[in-house]
Amino acid sequence: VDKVVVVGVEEVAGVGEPGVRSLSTAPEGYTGACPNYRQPAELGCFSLDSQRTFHDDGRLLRYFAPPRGGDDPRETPGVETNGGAGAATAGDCRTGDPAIGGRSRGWQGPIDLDVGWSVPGAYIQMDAQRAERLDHIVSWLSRHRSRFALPGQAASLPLPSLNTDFVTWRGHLTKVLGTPYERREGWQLAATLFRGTRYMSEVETEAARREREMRSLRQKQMCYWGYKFEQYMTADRPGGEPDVSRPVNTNEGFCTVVRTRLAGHSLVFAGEVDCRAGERPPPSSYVELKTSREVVTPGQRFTLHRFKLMKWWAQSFLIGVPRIVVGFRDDSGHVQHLQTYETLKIPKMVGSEEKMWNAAVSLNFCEAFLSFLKEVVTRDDPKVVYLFSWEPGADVTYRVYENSEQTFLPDWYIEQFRD
Ligand code: 0WD
Ligand code: CA
Repeated sequence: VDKVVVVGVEEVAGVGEPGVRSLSTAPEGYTGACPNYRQPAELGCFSLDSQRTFHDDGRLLRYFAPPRGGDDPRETPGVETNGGAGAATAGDCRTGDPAIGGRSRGWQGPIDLDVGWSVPGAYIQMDAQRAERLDHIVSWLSRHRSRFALPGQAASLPLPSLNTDFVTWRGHLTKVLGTPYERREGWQLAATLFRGTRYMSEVETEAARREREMRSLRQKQMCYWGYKFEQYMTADRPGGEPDVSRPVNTNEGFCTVVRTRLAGHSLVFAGEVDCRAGERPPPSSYVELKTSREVVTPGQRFTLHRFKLMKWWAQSFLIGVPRIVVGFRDDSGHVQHLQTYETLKIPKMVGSEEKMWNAAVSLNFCEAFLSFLKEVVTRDDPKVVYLFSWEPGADVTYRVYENSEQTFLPDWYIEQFRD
């Protein structure tokens, strides 16, 4: 039975008056200088196989294997600098960075993402009912706890603490960064303090669940196109060829685990990475793949820059992925044109346009949200869960649950920290 202890009016320890109850998300409150964000460093990686089984290694990592135009392999990166996506012709297909390589296969005309869509068994989808919470991340953490020793602290197990303020999925932080600019979708984030670390795990909102269950066939088809694009653009070894005859299986994934810092907050999070290109140390060699509708009208261009590029920037920036390769497709799922965006250049690229977004606002808001969490989430007990909720137009609020079904750290994980 859910026992709601307090509804957003908890006393903040040591303050002696009602604590901070809510956090504003209006962008005006978060302008100013960009907070310091440390370059993310990869701590390790893990893989989820076709059955969604965890492996403590990089076996599901894929390698960038784009088609090439067949002309000059030393062409300059196809970074969008002048705005519009431009005329898309097959000959225009650019994969961007020559340093990240590619095969000499000629550009064979548009990539047909619809291949397999109507074939039984060609699309295997992850079970959305199964709530995995932070299970895969703590599986990785439990195997690598010695990495979290402070300088001078004996790395021999068991370490009493991870010496880290926050542990979460990258995707959750992407939502936090997008919050000052989000107008449609709210979120819920559960947080629990255990051994000095705040673990954050998303809880699907009612609206999101409804939307997922009502998703139209057309929307599902477009999701399929996105995964099919990943297959067309990657191989299972460096220099290999893509195999687009295989079924698309969304259970499969390669995740990197990184450590970084936003102002005064140390963070460890995991995120799914589409592929690797070249020899630079990760995450600098990782590439994010996206598909998007070809830009034809000014309205479509505005939507791409105002909403999609904001999310794409936040997602890749957080985890230190420097390049986003986008396949621009038509309404029948044919990619005519590829474009590489350099993650760090995106804010400047849109910054000169009207009614856009500001990366500093997103990072300042994230910093404020993490500080809010530190003020509120003070009971170090894995059975106590603070559920933070946000709906567009409102403030972030929270409720506290004790011994409820909101509890999300696995018992086996908690058990490992017993003295
Ligand atoms: O339990 C949940 N509701 C969640 C599970 C919420 C968030 C993430 N996850 C899981 C995903 O299944 C995946 O294994 O975490 C992993 C990805 O974590 P992330 O990198 O922190 O998530 P995010 O940045 O939102 O997504 C990265 C990629 C997506 O690529 P695009 O290009 O669409 O951003 O992870 C995949 C997807 O390829 N992904 C999913 N695939 C199938 N079903 C899902 C999903 N629900 N969410 C992310
Ligand atoms: Ca992707």
